[in-house]
Amino acid sequence: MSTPLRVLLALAVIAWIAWPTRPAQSSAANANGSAVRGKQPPLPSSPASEITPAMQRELRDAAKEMFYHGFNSYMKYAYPADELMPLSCTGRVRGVTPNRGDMDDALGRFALTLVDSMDTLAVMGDYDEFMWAVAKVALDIRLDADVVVSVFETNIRMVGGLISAHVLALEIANRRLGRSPHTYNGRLLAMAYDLGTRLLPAFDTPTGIPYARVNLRFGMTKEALKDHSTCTACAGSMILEFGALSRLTGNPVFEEKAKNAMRALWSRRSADNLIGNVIHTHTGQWLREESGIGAGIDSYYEYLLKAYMLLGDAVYLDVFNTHYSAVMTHVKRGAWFIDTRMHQPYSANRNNLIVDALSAFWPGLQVLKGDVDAAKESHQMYFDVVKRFGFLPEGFTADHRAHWVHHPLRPEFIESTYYLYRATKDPLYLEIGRQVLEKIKSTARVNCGWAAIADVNTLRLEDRMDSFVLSETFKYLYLLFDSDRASGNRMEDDLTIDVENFVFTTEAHLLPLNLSTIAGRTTPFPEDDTIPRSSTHQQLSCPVFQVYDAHAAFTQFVLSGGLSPLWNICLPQEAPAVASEPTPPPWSGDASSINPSNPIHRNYLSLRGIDLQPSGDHFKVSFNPAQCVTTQLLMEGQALMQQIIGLSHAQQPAAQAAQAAHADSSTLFSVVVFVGD
Ligand code: DMJ
Repeated sequence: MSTPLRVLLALAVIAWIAWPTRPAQSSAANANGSAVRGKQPPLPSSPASEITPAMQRELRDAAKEMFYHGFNSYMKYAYPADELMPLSCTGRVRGVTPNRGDMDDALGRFALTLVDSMDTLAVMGDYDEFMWAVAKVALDIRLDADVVVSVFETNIRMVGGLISAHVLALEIANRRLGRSPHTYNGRLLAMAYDLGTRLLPAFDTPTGIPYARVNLRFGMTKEALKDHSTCTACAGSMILEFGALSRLTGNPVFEEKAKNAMRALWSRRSADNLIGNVIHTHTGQWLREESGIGAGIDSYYEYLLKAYMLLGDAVYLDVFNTHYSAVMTHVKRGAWFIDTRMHQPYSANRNNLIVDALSAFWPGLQVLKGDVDAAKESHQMYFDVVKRFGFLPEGFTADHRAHWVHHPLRPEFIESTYYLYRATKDPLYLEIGRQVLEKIKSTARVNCGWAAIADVNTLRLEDRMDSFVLSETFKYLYLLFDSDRASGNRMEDDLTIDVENFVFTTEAHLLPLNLSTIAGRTTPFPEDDTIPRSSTHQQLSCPVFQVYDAHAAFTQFVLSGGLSPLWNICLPQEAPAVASEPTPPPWSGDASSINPSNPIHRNYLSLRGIDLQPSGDHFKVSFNPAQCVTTQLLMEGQALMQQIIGLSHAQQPAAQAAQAAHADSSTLFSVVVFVGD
């Protein structure tokens, strides 16, 4: 039941974002670059069965301290450069630091590491630090440098980082209403929209498969146009971020483009439902026909399953399941997954007998699919290699010899360990996590951050700290040991971000599951692309519950946690009729029925530039047109504000009403309202 607003007073121009002063309790790095937030706790070295809850908390705190050592070092030595060079204690700047080729396509002169890692601050519960980072990004960062960037990397790291931080900032601002000085004006969503729009020219190809690169300022420049090849993962890992962008802003173009690209890849699968590694953006011909689960393909599979979970469109699940069967039949050889040829999967010869480290995400994906036993088996194979070297070399043979010997502190193995622990609660996975954490700590820590391993045999270091070390590796380590969160054993009043309500992107950014309740407006995959329908999965739009099969402990985990009240709007669409309470109609957005304590209402209003702040027993309603990322939202916001002003006229004494009448809903202003009768 909503509570009506009574408008009483009007008018006060307000500033929306305070200049970002870093919180006083800041965990800033000390003189030698190590973080001062908390002491480094001693690490337990006991057998798996003896990792007590207290030890888990120590490990969680150790992971947090490790994150801060990297984050503070980046802010101190590198910001606003895109990346930190931890051995030379300086920033990596595109066009200044010697070029590394394709690897540098992730660098867009947009403070990549800050944007990529800021949501980790929220996940770790440091809300003041997080809101400081949000304000800093909103004020400092430009997205229009004259540089050619990777469409894929910019999407997963920057667009994903901005959307995730936007959603978390809204949630934190809403949940802390009245208890903190934080306000948030939606600026990061506007930035994500801007950046997403800058990526759109890359999709202008005959196939719909995007070019690999685009110039942030000028679009498809000569340099960006020259390469007509792209990897499957590059083209097929846009849908989570672009789907979220469309559903949050109401502009369907992003989801449509990303879905088309996935359709274009799917429609070029082999007779055995396998796909290749590199494709021509204009002809749709496969340029490399190796078919595996690692580099070049990995997150295409990941995004099919997660797109279903996030967006609620069953076509993604059906496509995923079809590919999954093909992979388990043709790519799996014994316990390993070895590249095969998409058109000759039966041939005994395998071109490439190297397993790459990126493929270690697969056990985690198998957990999400509900194939937990298979996940345990494949995870064990990677762990055997980790035991040998301490890290996963970038490429290795099935008999555990390092082939490509470097290791840039990638997250995939620990990501899978995290999912397996959530699914099984087997302390083995805590112990594995402990070993990984200790190895990183004893090997890769340097004064100015965390250095990549140049050679897993000699443990020589490299002057490189990729942004995913902070956005993924330490985030997953932290979450693995954050048992209180995982068990759902939290206080009512706890402000902890509930990860059960989110899908993690391939860069470990958090996208809210309730997006599946906002209808998408994309065209379906073409009918001639016969997609085997898994009929039991058809009738629901609340997808997360369907993915897990009955035997998975994870099912219990998900179901017992459920969706928190904040996102409790994920409902069966065509579930069998049962006698139930009549469902209240969705809120129409009518001003007279605004309920300020309803987060759905606040989110709706925020997107339309309207914010509610408590002020004693009043609520102050503020309008900021710059917060609206589309004209449609702006117009709706203006109309709502006119309604609120109308309410004010009806309720106020004449003099105050006259004052309110001067309020112009196209400018920044606020009104004070009473709630209730
Ligand atoms: C990350 O940027 C993403 O996880 C991506 O999908 C693969 N590579 C890195 C981490 O290894």
